[in-house]
Amino acid sequence: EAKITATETWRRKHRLLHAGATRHPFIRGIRDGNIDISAFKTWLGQDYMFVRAFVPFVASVLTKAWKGSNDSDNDVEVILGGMAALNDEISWFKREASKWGVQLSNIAPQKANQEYCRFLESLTSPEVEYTVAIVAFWVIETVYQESFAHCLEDGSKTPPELKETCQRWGNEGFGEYCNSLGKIVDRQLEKASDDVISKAEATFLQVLEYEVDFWNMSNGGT
Ligand code: HMH
Repeated sequence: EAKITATETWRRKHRLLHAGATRHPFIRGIRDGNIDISAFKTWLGQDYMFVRAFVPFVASVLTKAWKGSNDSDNDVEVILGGMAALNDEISWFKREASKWGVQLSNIAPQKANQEYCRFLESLTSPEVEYTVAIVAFWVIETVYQESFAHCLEDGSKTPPELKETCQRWGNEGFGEYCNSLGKIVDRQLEKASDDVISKAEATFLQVLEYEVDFWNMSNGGT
């Protein structure tokens, strides 16, 4: 019997918002080859700021996994792998920024970015359940994986100078890592109370909305 997982149920139930986050005009612009390079540079600088704030959030998820998971060895390893990738990602952002002439030290986070980072910080509270936090982590990573993988599919016209960026999140290894996170989420949701499940679903939706706003910001929105 093929059982539909909780993560798949949510994706289907909220498919419009999900597509809004993973098939945003910013991503379509990369895939179609008509992206405005100034939008890309805005995204690059803002995402560097985001990733810096993402690290303490991931550290808090790691702590929650260690304390509160019934397969904590597995979960800690998956999350630690994500943290290791972030270390590499920060170096990559610095290299990429210098390649594009983006001065990272001069960047101020824009409103959508600030709000997203504040949301992440709120999730670091010990009162936030592991299940809720790992849902947020899974969605955040998966939106980037699905968005950038879309730019590498057959028929895409992604400019060569943007391929490396798309590879970063669109590669198969990152896809497998996202699947591992999804499995943790499904396992947690199977044993969660109705109250935690509804909080987790609300968090899933909030992350998708923040992701849409983040792409909008890069395209010159607020
Ligand atoms: C805004 N969402 C945003 N930035 C990222 N780097 C990721 C998700 C994936 O790590």
